[in-house]
Amino acid sequence: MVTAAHQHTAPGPEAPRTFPEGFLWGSATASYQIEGAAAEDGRTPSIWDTYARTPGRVRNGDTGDIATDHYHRWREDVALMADLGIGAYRFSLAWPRIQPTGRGPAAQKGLDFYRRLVDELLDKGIQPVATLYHWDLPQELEDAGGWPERATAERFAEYAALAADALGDRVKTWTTLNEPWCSAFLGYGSGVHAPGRTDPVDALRAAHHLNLAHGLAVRALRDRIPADARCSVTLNLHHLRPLTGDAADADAVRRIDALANRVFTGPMLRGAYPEDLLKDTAPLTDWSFVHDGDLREIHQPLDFLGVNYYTPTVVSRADGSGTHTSDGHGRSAHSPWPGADDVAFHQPPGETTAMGWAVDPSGLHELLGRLASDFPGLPLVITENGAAFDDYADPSGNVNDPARISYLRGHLAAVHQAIADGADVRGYFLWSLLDNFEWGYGYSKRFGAVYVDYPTGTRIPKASARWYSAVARTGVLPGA
Ligand code: IFM
Repeated sequence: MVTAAHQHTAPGPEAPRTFPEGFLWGSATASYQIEGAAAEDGRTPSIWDTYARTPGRVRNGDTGDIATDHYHRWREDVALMADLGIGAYRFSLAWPRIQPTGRGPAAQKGLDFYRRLVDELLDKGIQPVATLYHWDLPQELEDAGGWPERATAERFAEYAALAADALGDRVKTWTTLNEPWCSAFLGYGSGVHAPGRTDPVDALRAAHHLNLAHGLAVRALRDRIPADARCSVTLNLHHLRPLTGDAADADAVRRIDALANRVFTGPMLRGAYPEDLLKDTAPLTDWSFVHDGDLREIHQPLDFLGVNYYTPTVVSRADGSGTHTSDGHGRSAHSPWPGADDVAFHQPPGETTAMGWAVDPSGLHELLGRLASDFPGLPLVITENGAAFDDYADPSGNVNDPARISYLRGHLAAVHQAIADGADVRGYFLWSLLDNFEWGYGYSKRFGAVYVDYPTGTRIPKASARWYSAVARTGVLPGA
């Protein structure tokens, strides 16, 4: 049966494609996934340290204690990027390194680490792009209630101010939050991410307080950084497709779109929560945790929207006829979708990555087109895109990863096509620079362009790193 979910064709990657002058070519990482040095220089545990130490939460009992040891190897990692000709580096600041209790003054040693890193990047001509929050909430703030509590948003604004005071003279591009959907709905709904709580109302409260944290942080940043510096947020917008052309499946798309996407884009970019979201979740909550003035605070002007895309999501109205219920975010008895238990998630057809995620560049092309038409005038940056495969070093020490090259080629062609169609896409950040700690999957999934031999910490650029390097240096995606 040909269904609506199956009718999409990827833009052809055959001819060489030249990207616009000034297009930013980057790579991305996140603090807990690469830094290690979990107890060094005053850093305290984050929710991910606690979660990873809880038996059964992370595959193989892996933790971020050592990770890729970037905290000690940062100079080597910047040199790697410089060798590859990468123009921008998106990294995140570890809140518990900068403000170990989540309150009060900054820890000098934590700030010094990021100052050294940023200075080295600037010295090598690589633009630093700093994310304030990529999921490592100080454990003390979780103990005080975490993201379902309003006070956490207020603490976040204070932390943003400390970071801006210390780094605002050298970091010109800031991102408040990375993928708040994961923080709220995987962290407090399904529990497959830290802190592992499973209450649908807490998940919605967390989403609102993350929105508020974003707005308050943008204001704190703008008060401190130069007028030409840029503020943004990164969302993992779900590109949704109905399983069939039935009205019930279109309604499943609408409902998941509200819970995955518009719960953030509504307040952040339009200044209101979508009416249908409030209605769909009314049996769970009256949303009285949204206070007067919150939406005005959240709705701050942004210089660009960061978009993370990996795969599309196919949904239908569940009818109990044996459809898949996995949505690619780990299995849990608890749903990350409050009030949407009658929506089923389906594996899209075709090739998959080692995560089991379908390879489908047409989803990125369509998503960018939708964003361009929904939010005209708002520049877009792909802040993450990439794939995990089962990479290994061969006996001569090389890592050949043709599947990743093909994935990147297809997705870059999709970005190019979206630009040709009128989307204002300014840059692309490959996830990830290095193999790293893939959250609940531990070190079992390798997303890096650079292979990491964990026992020794040795870095080996994969074939895809060399391929991406040529694209980044020339701004041309070669023909297939
Ligand atoms: O590794 C993660 C990253 O931390 C956030 N976006 C998705 C990536 C792959 O799962």
